Amino acid sequence: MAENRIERKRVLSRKSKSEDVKSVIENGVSARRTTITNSNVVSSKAQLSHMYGSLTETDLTFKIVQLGDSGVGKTCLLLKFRDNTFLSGNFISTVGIDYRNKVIEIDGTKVKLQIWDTAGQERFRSVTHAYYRDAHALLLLYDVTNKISFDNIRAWLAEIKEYAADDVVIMLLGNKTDCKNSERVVRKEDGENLAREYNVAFMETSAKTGLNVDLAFTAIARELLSKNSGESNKSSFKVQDYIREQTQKNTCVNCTI
Ligand SMILES: Nc1nc2c(ncn2[C@@H]2O[C@H](COP(=O)(O)OP(=O)(O)OP(=O)(O)O)[C@@H](O)[C@H]2O)c(=O)[nH]1
Ligand SMILES: [Mg+2]
Repeated sequence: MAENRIERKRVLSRKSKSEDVKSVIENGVSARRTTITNSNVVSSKAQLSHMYGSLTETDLTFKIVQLGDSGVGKTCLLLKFRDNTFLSGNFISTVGIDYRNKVIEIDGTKVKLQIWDTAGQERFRSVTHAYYRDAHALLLLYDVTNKISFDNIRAWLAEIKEYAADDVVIMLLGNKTDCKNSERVVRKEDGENLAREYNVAFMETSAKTGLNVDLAFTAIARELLSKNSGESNKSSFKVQDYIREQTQKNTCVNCTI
């Protein structure tokens, strides 16, 4: 209890963090795992960790929003990145929006990634649109075993154009690459071509095996860091080149992709 009180003081003294909590409350967001009310804003250490990740000081915070059709694996991707866990079997569709934080270190800079996991279902679209606007980056997912989810990417990109900032960083992800070749209906080249057409970064991932999951978030964070320091004007960081280099480094003889 005493410890909880100390943590509570520490957190409430952090203006930006209490603002995060306030914004969740004000927006009346329906979170899948934690319902935050005024009375239990910070009630336990576990809750703190859910909301903020580790309580280390961070140099920068970037807001990333995950988008894509229902069932493509947005929640699983986030949980794999945040907790290294995979939810197989029961598919619990996200209701509204939820978020997790993770602090990562890039070249000595601590970066807090605040990752918003949106519901893919159409009926929540009006809730989730509100979150595009102040996103620094968007992760747009489709499922390589579901052609409709891929075909819908153009509609998602149109929504992004309408609701997100002009300079938002976008990354297209083809998820579920662990599935059998016979189940795959979207070729890697199709994803690459679409990404090229819209001038966005691209990679294939598996929230199940963890393939490229850390890389997707790290690449986004590096791109945002580079943008933040004004480097992107000098074109010193090219996210797609970074992804290519890292993917080649990680390729092993046992990998099928
Ligand atoms: N084989 C495989 N299955 C996955 C992968 N990612 C997610 N799944 C499965 O796909 C289903 C949907 O995953 P979710 O992460 O809940 O999907 P979502 O995009 O969050 O869906 P909504 O919340 O409705 O928008 C679940 O049954 C997962 O187990 C993956 O990389 N590989
Ligand atoms: Mg979900």
